[in-house]
Amino acid sequence: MTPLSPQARATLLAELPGWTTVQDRDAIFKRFTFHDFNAAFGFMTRVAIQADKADHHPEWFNVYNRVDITLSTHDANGLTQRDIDLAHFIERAAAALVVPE
Ligand code: H2B
Repeated sequence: MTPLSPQARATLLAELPGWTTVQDRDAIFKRFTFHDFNAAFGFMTRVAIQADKADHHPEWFNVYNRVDITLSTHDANGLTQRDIDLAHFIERAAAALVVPE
């Protein structure tokens, strides 16, 4: 796995609304807010099962109904297609549960 080229990441990130690049490292970030802890942890459970299946894991931080997620590929020391794939799964998992702004 090699980090995405500047052109590839621009195209791919355009398809992931709300995901932003992280300062000082090659990673992407998004905050998800749910109705309550039950919804947040249900979401995390779905993502955890998929992440383990794909052997590609999120960096994340949960407080009650909030889940902050950072994606990067440690083995490649940067953003790869694996992160993009996981971000799309996360979007689908959140869509059913997230509180609209
Ligand atoms: N997750 C992420 N985000 N990046 C990796 O490079 C990575 C991973 N590598 N999950 C996997 C596990 C590797 O450590 C195992 C040994 O396959």
